[in-house]
Amino acid sequence: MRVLSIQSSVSYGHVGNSAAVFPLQRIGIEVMPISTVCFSNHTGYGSWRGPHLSGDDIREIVTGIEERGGLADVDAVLSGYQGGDDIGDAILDAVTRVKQHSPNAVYSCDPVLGNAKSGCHVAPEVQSLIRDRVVPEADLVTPNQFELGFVTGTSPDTLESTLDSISRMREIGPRSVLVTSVERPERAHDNVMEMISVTGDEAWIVETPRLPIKANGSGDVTAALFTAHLLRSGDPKESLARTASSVFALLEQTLASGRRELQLIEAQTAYAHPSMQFEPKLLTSHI
Ligand code: PXL
Repeated sequence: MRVLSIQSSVSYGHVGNSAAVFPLQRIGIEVMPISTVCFSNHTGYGSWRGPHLSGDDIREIVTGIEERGGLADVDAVLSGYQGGDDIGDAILDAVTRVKQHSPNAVYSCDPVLGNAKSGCHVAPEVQSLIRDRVVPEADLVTPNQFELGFVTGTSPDTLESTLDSISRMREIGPRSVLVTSVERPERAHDNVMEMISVTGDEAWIVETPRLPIKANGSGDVTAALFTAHLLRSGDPKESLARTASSVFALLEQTLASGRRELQLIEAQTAYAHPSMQFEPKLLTSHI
């Protein structure tokens, strides 16, 4: 499998491509990373250094890959956080060019906008770009519950309303949706984390214990692994189980280390050989 991944690069720590690339490689996937920014570290520290690439820089790199024949046999284009609104257009151009060479390629978009706690943290022009132009072109999207609500103009806060919002999302374009950080007040306890995937006519939910840790980049690993597993196996239940197991182990090891950054390398066995301790449940009645 071959993936073109257009995301941030950081030297210190792990977000964007610096989070997504190694787990993909560790499960045997050929990755062609393109950086949207080359930063010293992630923005969670409040200060960082390094350049942004322009949309034209990204087009140039895509052209160079094309000249080597590298856009043939691409299985997926993966995109994440977009720092500026010219990046979205360059990503859409890359998707168009990849699909010319690889008609079966899938565009997997993580519509990074923000989260329920702190709201939207991207510029207003990036918000509308992602909602109105990028998501409609995606085949698979991996929003958190907040982003699902923002893109669809809904307020998913129960299982029922989250599934309705996912249906709305699929009307906009993507045929497959993975929703992370699902919160629902109807649950008696909040010591669990849930993810829901809907693809074809199957909706699956998986529950993992909630760990007392928020690590930048864990969403990037989740999106990358789910995309790869779904394309590789075509099996949404197995893909959800593998992703949940790998990311849980990564967070568990990160927590145990006492460090702020994802222990991305130390957790490598969890990508290749996840312990598969979480069993997704089928939500038959809803789709
Ligand atoms: O994980 C998303 C992400 C991507 N790119 C940069 C970031 C972050 C999250 O902190 O700082 C530069």
